[in-house]
Amino acid sequence: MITTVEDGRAVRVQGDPNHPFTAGFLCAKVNRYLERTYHPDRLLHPLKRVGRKGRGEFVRVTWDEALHDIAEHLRAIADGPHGAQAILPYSYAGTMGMLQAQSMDRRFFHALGASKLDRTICSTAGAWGMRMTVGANIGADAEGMPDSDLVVLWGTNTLTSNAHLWPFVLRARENGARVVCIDPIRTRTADQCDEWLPIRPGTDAALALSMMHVIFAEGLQDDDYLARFTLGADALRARAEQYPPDSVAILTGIPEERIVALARAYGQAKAAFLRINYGLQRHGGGAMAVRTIACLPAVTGHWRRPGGGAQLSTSANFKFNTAALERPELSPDVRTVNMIRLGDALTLPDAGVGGPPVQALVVYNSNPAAVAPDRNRVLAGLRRDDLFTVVLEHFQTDTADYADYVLPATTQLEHWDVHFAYGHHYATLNTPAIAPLGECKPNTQIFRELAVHLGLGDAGFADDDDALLRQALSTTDPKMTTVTYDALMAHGWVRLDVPTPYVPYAEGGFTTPSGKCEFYSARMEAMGLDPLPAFTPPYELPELVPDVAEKYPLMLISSPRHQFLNSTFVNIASLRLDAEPEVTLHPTDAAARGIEEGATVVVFNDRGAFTAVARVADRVREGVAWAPSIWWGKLTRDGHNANETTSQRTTDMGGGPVYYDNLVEVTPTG
Ligand SMILES: Nc1nc2c(c(=O)[nH]1)N[C@H]1C(S)=C(S)[C@@H](COP(=O)(O)OP(=O)(O)OC[C@H]3O[C@@H](n4cnc5c(=O)[nH]c(N)nc54)[C@H](O)[C@@H]3O)O[C@H]1N2
Ligand SMILES: Nc1nc2c(c(=O)[nH]1)N[C@H]1C(S)=C(S)[C@@H](COP(=O)(O)OP(=O)(O)OC[C@H]3O[C@@H](n4cnc5c(=O)[nH]c(N)nc54)[C@H](O)[C@@H]3O)O[C@H]1N2
Ligand SMILES: [Mo]
Repeated sequence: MITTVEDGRAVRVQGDPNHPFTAGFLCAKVNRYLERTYHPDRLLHPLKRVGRKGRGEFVRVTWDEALHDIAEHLRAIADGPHGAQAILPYSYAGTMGMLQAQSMDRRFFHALGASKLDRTICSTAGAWGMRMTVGANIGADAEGMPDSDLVVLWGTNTLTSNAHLWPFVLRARENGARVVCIDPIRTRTADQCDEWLPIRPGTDAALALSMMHVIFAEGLQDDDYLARFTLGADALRARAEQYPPDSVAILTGIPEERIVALARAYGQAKAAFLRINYGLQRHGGGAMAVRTIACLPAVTGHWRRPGGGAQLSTSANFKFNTAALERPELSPDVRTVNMIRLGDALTLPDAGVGGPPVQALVVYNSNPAAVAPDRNRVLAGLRRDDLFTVVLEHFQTDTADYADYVLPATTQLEHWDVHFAYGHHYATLNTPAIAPLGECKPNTQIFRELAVHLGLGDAGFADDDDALLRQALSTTDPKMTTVTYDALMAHGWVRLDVPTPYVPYAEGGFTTPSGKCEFYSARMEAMGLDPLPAFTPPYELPELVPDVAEKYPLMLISSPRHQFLNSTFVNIASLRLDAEPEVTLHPTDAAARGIEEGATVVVFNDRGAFTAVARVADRVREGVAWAPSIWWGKLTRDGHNANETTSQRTTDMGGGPVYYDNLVEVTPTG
């Protein structure tokens, strides 16, 4: 992103036209980054709560007062009967920069001896799935996509969540590729594809196995690739036999002939590109689903060619020196809390995982009061009078309303950082374009100063952001040789030391224990899981939980609204557009409930409820409801959002969330 500055004020943001992947355009949200940065509601001074928790009543205090008082509270807890483990950090995707998201903050909590946080809220299930099959969350290069002859957008709303991939999809299509979308919802992405396969949520692994069934039955597999680069091909073939298209059609809701046609198209393609994404792994069997789909390109040998293969992410290619940044050795032996289970962690005496109750919560780069599952439990926890909460933020979010102290943080325009990517192969430097607004400080600086106030000694707290940047880059990893301080300073971004396009598994080279693509996984067997690809059902598949499904028959998907970035940008008028939370129902489901377009409805289950405006359209398959998210509770009519209904259950591997594995009922409000 290029920022134009006049007299110290940023006046324009635009994409870098020279960037090979983002190619000069910004997404719908970041286009509004100036409106966000200079928003009248921007937090510019430290605040101390005066009203009841959740009311959002605060007074301005000085940095000195805030930091001094926070340090005293944290010190008292650390020196108290439960020790520093009673302090829990909570952070995720507000910024994903190496400096502002995982450097000084981690040092601070490690040196303090706070509980650790397992940062699972987004992608761990899928990452584990990839790791089990190919060895790492490394896949095909989107820059090879123009060479594909079949593009499958699988569980991803590309035009909304990965807009920069779209030009590559179009180039593939111009070269003759067919573009298929597999999604329970006919998203704006599905609208643009040649075919939409409206799958029942959580059943993708069965579809992938059925494709393999057809591929093996019709001899479309690549026997040479299978023999040289895979482990367990015969066992996989036998497993796939158990997934014939006729029975898989019933499970997935995709007609038998369409499964067979997709399998044939895939088997006959030379370089099919499977863009698997995070939507499909937000289910009980999410890791197994990704693992299973990731087997397909090895069955057909598509990994051999540019444009062939599967991509969940490219993130594991980026090997910044996280140990130098985070200093894990500073931490004593402490418990780890899964961030998905924040509701339990704040409301159960042993934080739900053993050990002391959580007495202090320090939130940065996250808005858990809106984004974490089982929101009622989260809010019950945040409401506790004996919980000391500090929130580092740009805005007075749902979470900030429950804080004892709110500390104003800088935005991307105001601080240094360096970023990995998860859809391409370029590292990016973030240089400050403008001075911090008001009294805002970068996260790094806030934790630096807190460390001094707490007397945490000399554990790298004197390092400035330039030193942190150099430490991030101090790695000997072969893919990082191009990512140097000088190159970043000169160009702003730089490609990893990999060819263009990068074809990671053309000659095997899998990083699994066997060095093969592991259809058979001894590691999964050791974990007590099925060592072979399989369909692992979602927790709330109606036919498996008939008692629940009788009360709550609809599978709710609360994936991102086009104009929001998780819960970021929700307070930006030009992006919220006076809209309200919506829920889309299939006409048949709507009619059965007497719900008409535009009606006010309540979406609910035993965990909670939220009010929404009904949209009636065949954009969702029957039995599925769609509530684009993630709304700030406080910006809705009734104060609630979709996470009132989601559960704290975790995925089969990786401890990930199951946001879209969620049965609800919808009724008119009367
Ligand atoms: N505009 C915008 N862009 C974003 C974000 C945002 O909030 N807004 N968030 C960013 C982040 S943090 C992430 S992780 C990514 C997420 O972006 P994606 O990886 O694309 O994931 P989701 O948007 O969660 O879901 C994508 C699609 O999966 C579908 N889906 C749900 N369940 C299933 C299933 O069982 N099977 C299949 N086949 N499909 C299913 C949903 O209907 C949805 O259309 O986007 C990033 N980009
Ligand atoms: N129902 C439902 N729930 C979901 C999802 C879903 O699709 N449906 N998506 C899930 C996914 S994929 C993810 S990744 C999570 C995301 O959840 P979060 O990680 O909480 O991300 P955001 O909601 O974007 O909130 C980030 C906050 O960080 C702040 N922030 C940004 N930059 C900085 C900074 O430099 N310093 C500080 N101190 N603060 C900053 C922003 O102002 C914002 O309020 O939500 C998950 N929750
Ligand atoms: Mo995410």
